[in-house]
Amino acid sequence: MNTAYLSIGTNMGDREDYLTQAVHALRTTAGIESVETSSIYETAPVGVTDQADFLNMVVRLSTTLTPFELLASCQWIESELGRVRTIRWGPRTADLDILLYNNDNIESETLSVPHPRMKERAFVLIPLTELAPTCVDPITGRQFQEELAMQEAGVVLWKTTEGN
Ligand code: PH2
Ligand code: MG
Ligand code: MG
Repeated sequence: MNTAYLSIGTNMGDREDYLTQAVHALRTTAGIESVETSSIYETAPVGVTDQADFLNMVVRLSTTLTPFELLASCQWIESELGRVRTIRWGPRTADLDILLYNNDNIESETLSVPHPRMKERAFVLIPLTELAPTCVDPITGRQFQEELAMQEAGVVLWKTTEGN
């Protein structure tokens, strides 16, 4: 069994209903054995700021799906929920992004895991650390909680020197 974390975001229509539908769709997907949910947070838009506020949450899955099968399931759920891709980072009914898959590091055309921008995004880190307080970034070995604290303090790790 594998553990994956997803970020779910929505800023169109009945946002809470889209989250409910997305979680339900995950729970009824073959190969997804359990879905645990964070609280729901209302968040200011990041990137394209001239759009409605989002509702965001993070879910933890136990799954037998591979990362690429999970990606296909997320994209299928997005299209079922009426997502039409127009502007990058623009308004959406439901966006399901894979944040983490075990401790895997995947770099491909269609999928990057850990999600490359997750550490810069409080709308991801706050629900993630609520659900998984000791969860560790597989690349840096640091807890996401530390990343969040640094981000809130306006501190960015610039270079590691390993004590030398
Ligand atoms: N998703 C984006 C870009 N900006 N801002 C918030 N607050 N929440 C999101 O889910 C979000 C965003 C790209 O997917
Ligand atoms: Mg996204
Ligand atoms: Mg996405």
